[in-house]
Amino acid sequence: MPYELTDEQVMLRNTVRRLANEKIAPRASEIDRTGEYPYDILQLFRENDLMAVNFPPEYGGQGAGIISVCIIVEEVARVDASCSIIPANAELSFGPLLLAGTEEQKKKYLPRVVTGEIIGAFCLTEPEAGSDAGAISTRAVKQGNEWVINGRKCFTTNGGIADVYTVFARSVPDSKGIKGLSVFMVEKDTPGLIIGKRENKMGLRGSPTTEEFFEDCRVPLDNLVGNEGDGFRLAMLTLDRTRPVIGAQAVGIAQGACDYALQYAKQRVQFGQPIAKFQGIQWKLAEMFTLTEAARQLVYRAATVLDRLGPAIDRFPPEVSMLSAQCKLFASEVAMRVTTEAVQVLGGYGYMRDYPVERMMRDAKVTQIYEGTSEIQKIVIARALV
Ligand code: COS
Repeated sequence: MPYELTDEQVMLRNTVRRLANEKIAPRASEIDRTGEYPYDILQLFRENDLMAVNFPPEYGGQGAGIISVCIIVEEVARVDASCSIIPANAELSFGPLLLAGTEEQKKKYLPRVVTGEIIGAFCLTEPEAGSDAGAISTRAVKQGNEWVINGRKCFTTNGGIADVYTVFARSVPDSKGIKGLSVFMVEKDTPGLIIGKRENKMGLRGSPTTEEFFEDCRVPLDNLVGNEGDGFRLAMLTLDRTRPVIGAQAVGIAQGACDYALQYAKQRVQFGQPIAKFQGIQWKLAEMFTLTEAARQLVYRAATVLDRLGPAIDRFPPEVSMLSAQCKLFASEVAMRVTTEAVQVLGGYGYMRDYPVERMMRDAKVTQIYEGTSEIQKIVIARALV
Protein backbone atom coordinates (compact mmCIF):
# COMPACT_ATOMS: atom_id res chain seq x y z
CA MET A 1 0.00 0.00 0.00
CA PRO A 2 1.81 3.14 -1.14
CA TYR A 3 1.31 6.47 0.56
CA GLU A 4 0.84 9.84 -0.99
CA LEU A 5 0.14 13.01 0.94
CA THR A 6 -3.20 14.67 0.24
CA ASP A 7 -3.38 18.42 -0.47
CA GLU A 8 -4.48 18.95 3.14
CA GLN A 9 -1.54 16.99 4.48
CA VAL A 10 0.89 18.95 2.30
CA MET A 11 -0.63 22.16 3.70
CA LEU A 12 -0.21 20.83 7.23
CA ARG A 13 3.42 19.98 6.50
CA ASN A 14 4.10 23.43 5.08
CA THR A 15 2.45 25.17 8.03
CA VAL A 16 4.38 23.15 10.60
CA ARG A 17 7.61 23.58 8.63
CA ARG A 18 7.18 27.34 8.72
CA LEU A 19 6.40 27.36 12.45
CA ALA A 20 9.35 25.06 13.12
CA ASN A 21 11.77 27.22 11.13
CA GLU A 22 10.54 30.54 12.48
CA LYS A 23 9.67 29.78 16.10
CA ILE A 24 11.27 26.52 17.20
CA ALA A 25 14.65 26.37 15.43
CA PRO A 26 15.90 29.60 17.07
CA ARG A 27 15.09 28.11 20.50
CA ALA A 28 16.59 24.64 19.98
CA SER A 29 20.11 25.21 21.22
CA GLU A 30 18.97 27.08 24.33
CA ILE A 31 16.38 24.41 25.20
CA ASP A 32 19.11 21.77 24.93
CA ARG A 33 21.54 23.80 27.04
CA THR A 34 19.18 24.80 29.84
CA GLY A 35 17.00 21.67 29.85
CA GLU A 36 14.04 23.89 30.66
CA TYR A 37 10.64 22.72 29.50
CA PRO A 38 9.63 24.94 26.54
CA TYR A 39 6.24 26.20 27.71
CA ASP A 40 6.33 28.82 24.95
CA ILE A 41 6.50 26.06 22.33
CA LEU A 42 3.71 24.13 24.09
CA GLN A 43 1.65 27.31 23.75
CA LEU A 44 2.57 27.52 20.05
CA PHE A 45 1.22 24.00 19.47
CA ARG A 46 -1.93 24.84 21.44
CA GLU A 47 -2.60 28.00 19.44
CA ASN A 48 -2.15 26.13 16.17
CA ASP A 49 -4.36 23.15 17.13
CA LEU A 50 -1.50 20.69 16.83
CA MET A 51 -1.72 18.88 20.16
CA ALA A 52 -3.85 15.85 19.23
CA VAL A 53 -4.86 16.13 15.59
CA ASN A 54 -5.79 12.47 15.32
CA PHE A 55 -8.36 12.45 18.13
CA PRO A 56 -11.91 11.85 16.86
CA PRO A 57 -14.03 14.90 15.97
CA GLU A 58 -16.61 14.00 18.66
CA TYR A 59 -13.94 14.93 21.21
CA GLY A 60 -12.85 18.08 19.41
CA GLY A 61 -10.09 16.52 17.32
CA GLN A 62 -9.71 16.42 13.57
CA GLY A 63 -9.50 12.64 13.10
CA ALA A 64 -6.57 13.49 10.86
CA GLY A 65 -4.83 10.12 11.18
CA ILE A 66 -1.56 8.94 12.64
CA ILE A 67 -0.05 10.08 9.36
CA SER A 68 -0.79 13.71 10.30
CA VAL A 69 0.80 13.20 13.70
CA CYS A 70 3.84 11.82 11.86
CA ILE A 71 3.95 14.87 9.57
CA ILE A 72 3.90 17.26 12.53
CA VAL A 73 6.44 15.29 14.54
CA GLU A 74 8.82 14.90 11.59
CA GLU A 75 8.78 18.61 10.78
CA VAL A 76 9.37 19.64 14.39
CA ALA A 77 12.05 16.99 14.99
CA ARG A 78 13.92 18.31 11.96
CA VAL A 79 14.76 21.40 14.02
CA ASP A 80 14.27 20.20 17.61
CA ALA A 81 13.59 16.63 18.72
CA SER A 82 12.75 17.63 22.31
CA CYS A 83 9.90 19.84 21.12
CA SER A 84 8.58 17.11 18.82
CA ILE A 85 7.63 15.10 21.90
CA ILE A 86 4.91 17.68 22.66
CA PRO A 87 2.60 16.86 19.71
CA ALA A 88 3.72 13.20 19.72
CA ASN A 89 2.72 12.38 23.25
CA ALA A 90 -1.10 12.48 23.18
CA GLU A 91 -1.41 9.29 21.10
CA LEU A 92 0.80 7.42 23.58
CA SER A 93 -0.39 8.81 26.90
CA PHE A 94 -4.07 8.67 26.03
CA GLY A 95 -3.78 5.64 23.73
CA PRO A 96 -5.36 3.16 26.16
CA LEU A 97 -8.20 5.62 26.86
CA LEU A 98 -8.81 6.11 23.14
CA LEU A 99 -8.85 2.36 22.60
CA ALA A 100 -10.83 1.17 25.60
CA GLY A 101 -12.16 4.11 27.63
CA THR A 102 -15.85 4.56 28.39
CA GLU A 103 -17.72 7.40 26.74
CA GLU A 104 -17.72 9.23 30.06
CA GLN A 105 -13.94 8.85 30.50
CA LYS A 106 -13.28 10.00 26.96
CA LYS A 107 -15.52 13.07 27.37
CA LYS A 108 -13.78 13.90 30.61
CA TYR A 109 -10.25 13.97 29.21
CA LEU A 110 -9.94 13.94 25.44
CA PRO A 111 -11.38 17.38 24.56
CA ARG A 112 -8.96 18.98 26.99
CA VAL A 113 -6.05 17.06 25.48
CA VAL A 114 -7.02 18.36 22.04
CA THR A 115 -6.92 21.97 23.24
CA GLY A 116 -3.68 21.32 25.09
CA GLU A 117 -5.24 22.27 28.42
CA ILE A 118 -3.98 18.97 29.82
CA ILE A 119 -1.07 16.77 28.87
CA GLY A 120 -0.41 13.17 29.79
CA ALA A 121 2.32 10.73 30.75
CA PHE A 122 2.49 7.03 29.93
CA CYS A 123 3.69 5.08 32.98
CA LEU A 124 4.59 1.59 31.87
CA THR A 125 8.28 1.18 32.62
CA GLU A 126 9.60 0.23 36.05
CA PRO A 127 13.13 -0.31 37.32
CA GLU A 128 12.67 -4.09 36.87
CA ALA A 129 10.22 -3.98 33.95
CA GLY A 130 11.58 -2.31 30.81
CA SER A 131 11.71 -4.49 27.70
CA ASP A 132 9.96 -7.14 29.81
CA ALA A 133 6.84 -5.03 30.26
CA GLY A 134 4.96 -8.01 31.69
CA ALA A 135 7.17 -7.98 34.80
CA ILE A 136 5.40 -4.92 36.28
CA SER A 137 5.17 -5.07 40.06
CA THR A 138 3.20 -1.89 40.81
CA ARG A 139 -0.05 -3.06 42.39
CA ALA A 140 -3.61 -1.79 42.44
CA VAL A 141 -5.90 -3.17 45.11
CA LYS A 142 -9.64 -2.58 45.22
CA GLN A 143 -10.76 -1.12 48.56
CA GLY A 144 -14.38 0.03 48.86
CA ASN A 145 -15.03 2.39 46.01
CA GLU A 146 -11.37 3.06 45.26
CA TRP A 147 -8.25 1.50 43.76
CA VAL A 148 -5.19 1.84 45.96
CA ILE A 149 -1.98 1.95 43.94
CA ASN A 150 1.49 1.19 45.32
CA GLY A 151 4.72 0.93 43.37
CA ARG A 152 7.29 2.76 41.38
CA LYS A 153 7.65 3.86 37.75
CA CYS A 154 10.67 5.24 35.93
CA PHE A 155 11.81 6.88 32.68
CA THR A 156 8.43 8.58 32.32
CA THR A 157 8.28 11.20 29.58
CA ASN A 158 6.42 14.32 30.78
CA GLY A 159 6.82 13.25 34.41
CA GLY A 160 6.37 16.22 36.71
CA ILE A 161 4.65 18.37 34.09
CA ALA A 162 1.79 16.04 33.12
CA ASP A 163 -1.76 16.60 34.37
CA VAL A 164 -2.80 12.97 33.97
CA TYR A 165 -0.74 9.78 34.36
CA THR A 166 -1.77 6.60 32.55
CA VAL A 167 -0.53 3.95 34.96
CA PHE A 168 -0.12 0.23 34.33
CA ALA A 169 -0.46 -1.81 37.52
CA ARG A 170 -1.10 -5.38 38.58
CA SER A 171 -4.67 -5.53 39.85
CA VAL A 172 -5.47 -9.23 39.72
CA PRO A 173 -4.19 -10.73 43.01
CA ASP A 174 -1.51 -13.42 42.66
CA SER A 175 -1.23 -12.87 38.90
CA LYS A 176 2.13 -13.11 37.17
CA GLY A 177 3.56 -11.96 33.86
CA ILE A 178 1.36 -10.26 31.32
CA LYS A 179 -1.88 -11.47 32.88
CA GLY A 180 -3.44 -9.36 35.57
CA LEU A 181 -2.21 -5.93 34.44
CA SER A 182 -4.71 -3.09 34.21
CA VAL A 183 -4.66 0.58 33.26
CA PHE A 184 -5.61 3.47 35.58
CA MET A 185 -5.88 7.20 35.07
CA VAL A 186 -4.21 9.10 37.92
CA GLU A 187 -4.53 12.87 38.08
CA LYS A 188 -1.49 14.88 39.07
CA ASP A 189 -2.63 16.15 42.47
CA THR A 190 -3.82 12.79 43.74
CA PRO A 191 -2.33 12.24 47.22
CA GLY A 192 0.20 9.42 47.12
CA LEU A 193 1.51 10.25 43.65
CA ILE A 194 5.01 11.52 44.27
CA ILE A 195 7.25 12.70 41.47
CA GLY A 196 10.84 11.51 41.96
CA LYS A 197 14.08 12.74 40.50
CA ARG A 198 14.30 14.23 37.07
CA GLU A 199 16.78 12.30 34.94
CA ASN A 200 19.90 13.96 33.54
CA LYS A 201 19.87 12.63 29.98
CA MET A 202 22.23 12.46 27.02
CA GLY A 203 19.66 13.94 24.65
CA LEU A 204 16.07 15.20 24.42
CA ARG A 205 17.11 17.50 27.19
CA GLY A 206 14.09 19.76 26.87
CA SER A 207 11.72 16.87 27.48
CA PRO A 208 11.50 15.95 31.17
CA THR A 209 11.88 12.32 32.21
CA THR A 210 11.22 11.34 35.81
CA GLU A 211 10.46 8.52 38.18
CA GLU A 212 7.21 8.32 40.13
CA PHE A 213 6.32 6.74 43.44
CA PHE A 214 2.81 5.58 44.24
CA GLU A 215 2.25 5.36 47.98
CA ASP A 216 -1.31 4.38 48.87
CA CYS A 217 -2.39 6.47 45.94
CA ARG A 218 -6.20 6.24 45.81
CA VAL A 219 -8.26 6.73 42.67
CA PRO A 220 -12.00 6.14 42.12
CA LEU A 221 -13.07 2.76 40.70
CA ASP A 222 -14.13 4.65 37.57
CA ASN A 223 -10.50 5.43 36.77
CA LEU A 224 -9.89 1.89 35.53
CA VAL A 225 -9.57 1.98 31.74
CA GLY A 226 -10.99 -1.02 29.87
CA ASN A 227 -11.38 -4.34 31.61
CA GLU A 228 -9.31 -5.60 34.46
CA GLY A 229 -6.49 -7.74 33.10
CA ASP A 230 -6.48 -5.98 29.75
CA GLY A 231 -3.46 -3.78 30.52
CA PHE A 232 -0.76 -5.64 28.60
CA ARG A 233 -2.86 -5.91 25.46
CA LEU A 234 -3.69 -2.20 25.65
CA ALA A 235 -0.01 -1.34 26.09
CA MET A 236 0.98 -3.44 23.07
CA LEU A 237 -1.85 -2.09 20.95
CA THR A 238 -0.97 1.49 21.89
CA LEU A 239 2.70 0.92 21.03
CA ASP A 240 1.75 -0.64 17.68
CA ARG A 241 0.00 2.66 16.90
CA THR A 242 2.69 4.99 18.22
CA ARG A 243 5.92 3.39 16.98
CA PRO A 244 5.53 5.06 13.56
CA VAL A 245 5.37 8.40 15.38
CA ILE A 246 8.79 7.68 16.90
CA GLY A 247 9.86 6.60 13.41
CA ALA A 248 8.74 10.02 12.17
CA GLN A 249 10.73 11.69 14.93
CA ALA A 250 13.80 9.72 13.83
CA VAL A 251 13.22 10.69 10.18
CA GLY A 252 12.94 14.35 11.20
CA ILE A 253 16.20 14.23 13.16
CA ALA A 254 17.93 12.50 10.22
CA GLN A 255 16.57 15.04 7.71
CA GLY A 256 17.73 17.92 9.89
CA ALA A 257 21.23 16.41 9.99
CA CYS A 258 21.23 15.79 6.20
CA ASP A 259 20.22 19.37 5.45
CA TYR A 260 22.76 20.87 7.80
CA ALA A 261 25.61 18.68 6.53
CA LEU A 262 24.74 19.53 2.90
CA GLN A 263 24.71 23.28 3.34
CA TYR A 264 27.90 23.10 5.43
CA ALA A 265 29.67 20.98 2.80
CA LYS A 266 28.78 23.51 0.11
CA GLN A 267 30.34 26.35 2.10
CA ARG A 268 33.30 24.77 3.84
CA VAL A 269 36.43 25.24 1.75
CA GLN A 270 39.43 22.93 2.15
CA PHE A 271 42.21 22.22 -0.37
CA GLY A 272 40.94 25.19 -2.37
CA GLN A 273 37.35 24.08 -2.96
CA PRO A 274 34.08 23.44 -1.09
CA ILE A 275 34.28 19.98 0.49
CA ALA A 276 31.00 19.10 -1.28
CA LYS A 277 33.08 18.82 -4.45
CA PHE A 278 34.99 15.87 -3.02
CA GLN A 279 33.59 12.47 -3.90
CA GLY A 280 34.21 11.19 -0.36
CA ILE A 281 31.78 13.79 0.99
CA GLN A 282 29.36 13.34 -1.92
CA TRP A 283 29.06 9.62 -1.24
CA LYS A 284 28.35 10.30 2.42
CA LEU A 285 25.64 12.82 1.53
CA ALA A 286 24.13 10.53 -1.10
CA GLU A 287 23.87 7.70 1.39
CA MET A 288 22.50 9.92 4.18
CA PHE A 289 19.72 11.35 1.98
CA THR A 290 18.86 7.93 0.53
CA LEU A 291 18.60 6.22 3.92
CA THR A 292 16.47 9.05 5.28
CA GLU A 293 14.07 8.88 2.34
CA ALA A 294 13.83 5.09 2.65
CA ALA A 295 13.00 5.44 6.36
CA ARG A 296 10.36 8.05 5.53
CA GLN A 297 8.67 5.73 3.04
CA LEU A 298 8.46 2.95 5.62
CA VAL A 299 7.15 5.24 8.37
CA TYR A 300 4.40 6.81 6.24
CA ARG A 301 3.44 3.45 4.80
CA ALA A 302 3.01 2.05 8.34
CA ALA A 303 0.96 5.10 9.34
CA THR A 304 -1.23 4.71 6.24
CA VAL A 305 -1.93 1.06 7.04
CA LEU A 306 -2.71 1.85 10.69
CA ASP A 307 -5.04 4.68 9.69
CA ARG A 308 -6.90 2.42 7.32
CA LEU A 309 -7.56 -0.02 10.18
CA GLY A 310 -8.37 2.63 12.80
CA PRO A 311 -8.24 2.19 16.58
CA ALA A 312 -11.41 0.09 17.04
CA ILE A 313 -9.66 -3.25 16.92
CA ASP A 314 -8.72 -5.97 19.43
CA ARG A 315 -5.36 -6.70 17.94
CA PHE A 316 -3.70 -5.76 14.67
CA PRO A 317 -2.83 -8.54 12.23
CA PRO A 318 0.80 -9.68 12.84
CA GLU A 319 1.99 -8.11 9.60
CA VAL A 320 0.75 -4.71 10.80
CA SER A 321 2.50 -4.97 14.19
CA MET A 322 5.53 -6.05 12.18
CA LEU A 323 5.36 -3.04 9.86
CA SER A 324 5.07 -0.69 12.83
CA ALA A 325 8.13 -2.31 14.45
CA GLN A 326 10.04 -2.33 11.14
CA CYS A 327 9.57 1.38 10.52
CA LYS A 328 10.63 2.28 14.05
CA LEU A 329 13.62 -0.06 13.89
CA PHE A 330 14.79 1.16 10.51
CA ALA A 331 14.17 4.88 11.05
CA SER A 332 15.90 4.97 14.42
CA GLU A 333 18.95 3.08 13.11
CA VAL A 334 19.04 5.50 10.16
CA ALA A 335 18.80 8.51 12.47
CA MET A 336 21.79 7.32 14.48
CA ARG A 337 23.86 6.54 11.40
CA VAL A 338 22.98 9.74 9.54
CA THR A 339 23.57 12.04 12.50
CA THR A 340 26.92 10.36 13.19
CA GLU A 341 27.88 10.93 9.54
CA ALA A 342 26.73 14.56 9.75
CA VAL A 343 29.11 15.11 12.66
CA GLN A 344 31.85 13.55 10.51
CA VAL A 345 31.09 15.85 7.57
CA LEU A 346 31.49 18.85 9.86
CA GLY A 347 34.69 17.38 11.33
CA GLY A 348 35.95 19.23 14.41
CA TYR A 349 33.09 21.72 14.17
CA GLY A 350 30.60 18.85 14.25
CA TYR A 351 31.92 17.84 17.65
CA MET A 352 31.31 21.32 19.10
CA ARG A 353 28.15 22.43 20.84
CA ASP A 354 28.11 25.58 18.68
CA TYR A 355 26.78 23.46 15.81
CA PRO A 356 23.49 21.54 15.95
CA VAL A 357 24.60 18.17 14.60
CA GLU A 358 26.09 16.88 17.87
CA ARG A 359 22.72 17.60 19.55
CA MET A 360 20.97 15.72 16.75
CA MET A 361 23.29 12.75 17.30
CA ARG A 362 22.55 12.76 21.05
CA ASP A 363 18.82 13.14 20.40
CA ALA A 364 18.81 10.33 17.82
CA LYS A 365 20.11 7.76 20.28
CA VAL A 366 16.94 7.47 22.32
CA THR A 367 14.85 6.59 19.27
CA GLN A 368 16.68 3.24 19.28
CA ILE A 369 15.66 2.75 22.90
CA TYR A 370 12.27 4.14 23.91
CA GLU A 371 8.90 2.70 22.94
CA GLY A 372 10.80 -0.56 22.60
CA THR A 373 14.49 -0.99 21.86
CA SER A 374 15.73 -1.97 18.40
CA GLU A 375 16.21 -5.48 19.78
CA ILE A 376 12.56 -5.63 20.93
CA GLN A 377 11.44 -4.45 17.47
CA LYS A 378 13.40 -7.36 16.00
CA ILE A 379 11.57 -9.75 18.36
CA VAL A 380 8.20 -8.37 17.25
CA ILE A 381 9.23 -8.68 13.59
CA ALA A 382 10.66 -12.18 13.98
CA ARG A 383 7.58 -13.44 15.83
CA ALA A 384 5.35 -12.17 13.05
CA LEU A 385 7.57 -13.95 10.53
CA VAL A 386 7.87 -17.33 12.16
N1 COS B 1 -1.37 -6.27 20.26
C1 COS B 1 -2.27 -6.75 21.12
N2 COS B 1 -1.98 -7.71 22.03
C2 COS B 1 -0.73 -8.19 22.06
C3 COS B 1 0.27 -7.73 21.18
C4 COS B 1 -0.10 -6.73 20.26
N3 COS B 1 0.79 -6.22 19.39
N4 COS B 1 1.41 -8.37 21.44
C5 COS B 1 1.14 -9.21 22.45
N5 COS B 1 -0.15 -9.09 22.84
C6 COS B 1 -0.84 -9.78 23.94
C7 COS B 1 -1.52 -11.01 23.48
O1 COS B 1 -2.60 -11.29 24.34
C8 COS B 1 -0.46 -12.06 23.67
O2 COS B 1 -0.96 -13.34 23.83
P1 COS B 1 -1.20 -14.29 22.53
O3 COS B 1 0.05 -14.22 21.72
O4 COS B 1 -1.47 -15.59 23.15
O5 COS B 1 -2.37 -13.70 21.86
C9 COS B 1 0.18 -11.61 24.94
O6 COS B 1 0.14 -10.20 24.88
C10 COS B 1 1.59 -12.07 25.17
O7 COS B 1 2.38 -11.70 24.09
P2 COS B 1 3.90 -12.14 24.03
O8 COS B 1 3.98 -13.61 24.33
O9 COS B 1 4.44 -11.65 22.76
O10 COS B 1 4.49 -11.35 25.30
P3 COS B 1 5.98 -11.20 25.82
O11 COS B 1 5.97 -11.09 27.29
O12 COS B 1 6.84 -12.27 25.22
O13 COS B 1 6.45 -9.74 25.32
C11 COS B 1 7.26 -8.07 23.84
C12 COS B 1 6.42 -9.34 24.04
C13 COS B 1 8.73 -8.31 24.13
C14 COS B 1 7.11 -7.73 22.37
C15 COS B 1 6.70 -6.94 24.73
O14 COS B 1 6.95 -7.19 26.09
C16 COS B 1 7.23 -5.57 24.38
O15 COS B 1 6.81 -4.96 23.40
N6 COS B 1 8.17 -5.08 25.20
C17 COS B 1 8.70 -3.76 25.02
C18 COS B 1 7.91 -2.79 25.81
C19 COS B 1 8.25 -1.41 25.46
O16 COS B 1 8.13 -1.00 24.33
N7 COS B 1 8.70 -0.67 26.47
C20 COS B 1 9.03 0.69 26.29
C21 COS B 1 8.24 1.49 27.26
S1 COS B 1 7.06 2.48 26.55
S2 COS B 1 8.07 4.19 26.42
